[in-house]
Formats: sequence, C-alpha cells, structure tokens
Amino acid sequence: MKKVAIVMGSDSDLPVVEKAFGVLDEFGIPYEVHVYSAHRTPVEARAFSTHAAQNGFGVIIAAAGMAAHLAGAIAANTVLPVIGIPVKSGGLGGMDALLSTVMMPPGIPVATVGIDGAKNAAYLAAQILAVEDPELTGKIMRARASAAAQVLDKDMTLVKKYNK
Ligand code: RP5
Repeated sequence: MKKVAIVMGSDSDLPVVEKAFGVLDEFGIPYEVHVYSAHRTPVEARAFSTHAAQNGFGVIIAAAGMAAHLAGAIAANTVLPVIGIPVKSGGLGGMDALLSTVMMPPGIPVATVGIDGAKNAAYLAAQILAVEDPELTGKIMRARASAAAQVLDKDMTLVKKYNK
C-alpha cells in the first residue's frame, strides 16, 4: 500500500495533527510524519514534495497555521492529492489558516478540511487510497457502520430516558 505523508509547519501543530495518526493506525495505513515549513524551510518542503511520489507516498496531508501556505506550496510540486489542515494557532481563530489553505488558484487544488480537522484529513486520505484497495474499502465501510451503530445506541439511551 502507498504511504501517507503527514507534514506540519511546526511541531507546535502536533497536538492537532496527531489526531490523524489513530485513524490511519485503525486502518493499517503506513505513514511518515515530518516538520517542514513553507516559509522557514522552503527548500526542504519543496524537495520533499517533489520526490514524494517516487518515495512511495500516495497522499500528502499538510497542516499549518497562520498564513498557512504549506499545503499549497507542496501541491505546487506534486500531482499527488494534497489534503490541507488549517490549524488554529494565530490570533484569528484559524480563519487565517483556513482561507490561506483553501483558496488555491485553478489547477493546483488542495482538498481542505475544517479548522483543526485532522481526523477528517486522515479519513479522506484513507478513502483516496481505498479507490484501488478493496480491503481498505471494506475497513472504512465497517468503521462507518460501527459509527452509525454508536449513534443509534445513543439515540436509544435518550429515547428511553426522555420519551415516556
Ligand atoms: C505556522 O506557524 C505553523 O504551522 C504553526 O501553526 C504556526 C506557528 O509556528 P511556531 O511559531 O509555533 O513554530 O507556520
């Protein structure tokens, strides 16, 4: 199976980004974690993204806060799908990172999840890899069925408690 690359602009993003790890672990998807900054280490960010496909990655998740150009800068150097996580780390509640990540020019897309949406970034990465992987597709479908069952259990609990 192809690997997922998880790149963050700073290790201060890790408390948000690490929520993706558990999802990828649950599905048995291999991944690598890196810190590269579009602004502080642009040469390394470019080198990583330029070689990502030949290094066995199938999807790149890029997380950054503030003027969050990391996902877009990575997307400029690869045709692998890039998923952006805008991180709430500046004084604008993550809106700065959201708009910086999502508003890409035509031809260089970044699939942007919600502010601090690391879990959804991992689920989307899994779904991208599952297009060519029936076993992974089955795992994702079973996870959704399990999530649905949990919601229905909660519904039943509230129905019994309040609906006399
Ligand atoms: C961004 O600046 C990083 O992604 C991080 O969210 C933010 C602050 O970085 P640090 O100053 O904490 O390293 O590039």
